[in-house]
Amino acid sequence: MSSGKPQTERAAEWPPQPSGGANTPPDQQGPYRLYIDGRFCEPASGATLESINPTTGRQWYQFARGGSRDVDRAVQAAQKALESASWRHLSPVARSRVLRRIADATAELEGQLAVIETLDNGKVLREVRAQHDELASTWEYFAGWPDKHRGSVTPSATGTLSYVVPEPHGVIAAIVPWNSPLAITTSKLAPALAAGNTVIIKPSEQASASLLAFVEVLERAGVPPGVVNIVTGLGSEAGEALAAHPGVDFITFTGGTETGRRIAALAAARPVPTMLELGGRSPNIVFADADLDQAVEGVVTGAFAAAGQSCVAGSRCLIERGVYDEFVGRVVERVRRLRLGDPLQDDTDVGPLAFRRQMEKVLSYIEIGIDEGCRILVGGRRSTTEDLRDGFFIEPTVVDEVHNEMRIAREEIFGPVLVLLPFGNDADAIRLANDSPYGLAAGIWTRSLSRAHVVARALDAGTVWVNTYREMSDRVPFGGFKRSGYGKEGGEEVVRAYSRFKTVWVSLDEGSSADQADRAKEI
Ligand code: TXE
Repeated sequence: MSSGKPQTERAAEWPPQPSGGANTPPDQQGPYRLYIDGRFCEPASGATLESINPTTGRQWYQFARGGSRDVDRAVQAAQKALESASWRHLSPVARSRVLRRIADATAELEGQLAVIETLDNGKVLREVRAQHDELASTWEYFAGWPDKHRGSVTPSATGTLSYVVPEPHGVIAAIVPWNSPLAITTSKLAPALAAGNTVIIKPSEQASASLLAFVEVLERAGVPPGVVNIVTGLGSEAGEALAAHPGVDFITFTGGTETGRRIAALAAARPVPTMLELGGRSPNIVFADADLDQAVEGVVTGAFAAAGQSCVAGSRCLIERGVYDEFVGRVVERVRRLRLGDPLQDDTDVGPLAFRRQMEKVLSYIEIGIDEGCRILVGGRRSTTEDLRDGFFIEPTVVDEVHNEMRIAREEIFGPVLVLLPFGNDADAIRLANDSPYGLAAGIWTRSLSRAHVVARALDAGTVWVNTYREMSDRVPFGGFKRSGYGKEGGEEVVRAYSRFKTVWVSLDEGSSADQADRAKEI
């Protein structure tokens, strides 16, 4: 296991080069403020929170602690923008142009945004760059939707015409987590704007910086004031106030299952619709006929990318008994070669956990596994390497002698911990894979085409990968089953989800009002 000295001096690159516009934060070292109605402003409380760089364990910026009064202001701004000539009444083609300009500005700034995100949540810069390479094309894809987002006409009773038109929901609250702030927000923001909504983003208190820096993109693209607003702060303050606000018409959330439940309950009290993308405990199933070299790479990347802090992490590996010992040996050897270190460095494979509480949660699950009788094959500890000991680094960990009913196999750990379980045959693999409260994703490794299709159909998961893992695109629907949430992000489905559909009935009968009254009686 090697490490690199953390490059704290790179923090000076944050925030990205200001363009000199009136809305650029004046003091690059000072606290970042809220972004409401097209300008940066102070929170009503005047209070700030601090963000810790997880590589060094030290504070690297401050940001505004928004609360209910700020949420109120943001909702008012979003409502005003919704009705304004510059948004609601913009032609679909003109709305596409705004989204295309966002795509262009994103492409200009994505390199700087990636560094900011790595400093903020510790995700390896190579991984963030790969994710951010897709952001501009996501905006381009959704920019193609406004003038293709159609309603329908259904044959109905003679003498009447009924048609259905899509409309925006109105003000959408996007409550987002810390593991991939910009990518997850883009998956929500681009289709929500394509459908004509206005949006209030509530970033995670653990990683707000890249979203605040994204304001520069919105400004360069000329997004009208109030169309996108950002209220930073705590989940229990700004998050609750936003989820409970009567002026919010739809809530889209990515985060933990417990928080998802709370947000759905707040939404149900009004009620307004929600879309929930929650956690997972995804199985990666290796059959004896798989290309084992390919499967080792897929399983290790599936579990340890983003230091395991990924909703789709393939953190439960099910291995057919005939190849169990050989495969486990190869996985352990590969994991020993992973380089834990500074996420800004090119040769780092695994970075730190995003914040101290998350690191402590992961360490506590390793303890739980040991108490349950599991065996740690590699890792299992916080890093004691000199350069890393102030950061939140945990050694990539592989655990066997696990039973599927143990907590270490059932609960979401969200860290660099891979558990291994043997299985006997296909039916056994399907039973074990589906024996989970979650249903977000699954992987299958086999050379048999028919087995791949049969098992893929039998798995209780919103996404199934065959001989690959983690392929993602905003052009394709994504979303979980069971405790992993509901609603699909990506593709046409998400543009429809961010719309409400109105049915209009028109009488084509110019006959007497008596005829119309007779028809009404038929109902
Ligand atoms: O997430 P939270 P946390 C899982 C993962 C992790 C666990 C907890 O297992 O260990 O969740 O992480 C806002 N009303 N995932 O505590 O609380 C909060 O401010 C309104 C899976 O960081 O879900 C942040 O903006 N909002 C996951 C957002 O919700 C509230 C990604 C997410 O925070 C709120 C992250 C409230 N009462 C964690 N409480 C995934 N699916 O990828 C919090 N928030």
